[in-house]
Amino acid sequence: MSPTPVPPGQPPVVPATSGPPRVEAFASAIERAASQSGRRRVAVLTHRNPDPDAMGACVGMRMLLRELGFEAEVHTMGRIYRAENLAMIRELKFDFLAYEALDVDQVCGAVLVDTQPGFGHTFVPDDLPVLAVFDHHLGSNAESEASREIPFKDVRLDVGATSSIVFSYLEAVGAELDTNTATALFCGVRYDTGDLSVDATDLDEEAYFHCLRRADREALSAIQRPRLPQSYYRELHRALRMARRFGPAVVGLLGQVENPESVAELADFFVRMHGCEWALVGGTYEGEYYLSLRTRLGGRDAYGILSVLLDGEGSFGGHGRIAGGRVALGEAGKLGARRLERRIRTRVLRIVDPEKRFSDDERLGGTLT
Ligand SMILES: [Mn+2]
Repeated sequence: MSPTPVPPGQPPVVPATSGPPRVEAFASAIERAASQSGRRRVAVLTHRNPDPDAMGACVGMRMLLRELGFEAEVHTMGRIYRAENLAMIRELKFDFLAYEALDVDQVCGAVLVDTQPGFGHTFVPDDLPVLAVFDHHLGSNAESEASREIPFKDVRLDVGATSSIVFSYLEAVGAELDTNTATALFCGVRYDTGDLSVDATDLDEEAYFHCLRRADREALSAIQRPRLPQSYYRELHRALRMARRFGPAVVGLLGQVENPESVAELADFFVRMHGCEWALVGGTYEGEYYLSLRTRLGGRDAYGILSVLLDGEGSFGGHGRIAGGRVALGEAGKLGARRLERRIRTRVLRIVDPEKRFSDDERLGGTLT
């Protein structure tokens, strides 16, 4: 099957930096804020509902800041639902603090990992200066926060995992990774690169093997195959029933979902289907519509496809073969979600059937089973 033509999206230009880690520039950005505020404590933040790469990068960043002579605390936001991610927290005994416990008067600023200010799933208090950003995503509304001045940025769109970027800084300062930090970073690289199978650079490979050698293998196996709640099977059953095949795409617009992370999990699952070139799964959770997109195209087009599917609605971001987005439903509620799903389905057809060659039946999508 020929690759799906992807209509040209207009992703914002975000400068990608490459080359060696810039430890000195990073350290002096923090040092400046510390001496100005008289506080040497730094908050490490990431996006809402953190995934393994976000958590790995947080743990690595906390260690890096301590190596550089600062105090650091990790604050996370949103619940975690995915069984693997919960197992990671349990096995590695993460002691992340809640956002509510973040006292901006106790820290000199924040370091953001695996996200950027202005991304829809990321919240930074207005009165908290962002001192540094480490990320590998392209975002739809990073521009809106361009006014926020960030002294240090290392955004590398080509790198598979933020954990790998953070790892390179730890290596540069000669840090001896403890088992827990190594395991956390490993999980981050593993998750975002599918065990180095997608979007992996030499740096990801180096981080992966270096951390694996120091990782807790028992914990890793417990994280990879955790017990699953019954709700998982219920959601899976519903998704299998509702998903439709549109030519090279599998699309599951599920209405209400039991947890917002299941859309990503199901997109991962559907994209493995023979002949499927991209999979989109969406669902409503607590007044917002969540979307997850996975591609198998040779290129790095997940962001481009999702930008066409959202057509200016909500916010989204992505890298390589992974993209995710959210649309606030506001007052519109259930009806709004249904209308949004209809609009998305129309845009799916615009991509997979631009010449309108599909029959009416085909335009409704074929069932999977
Ligand atoms: Mn990531």
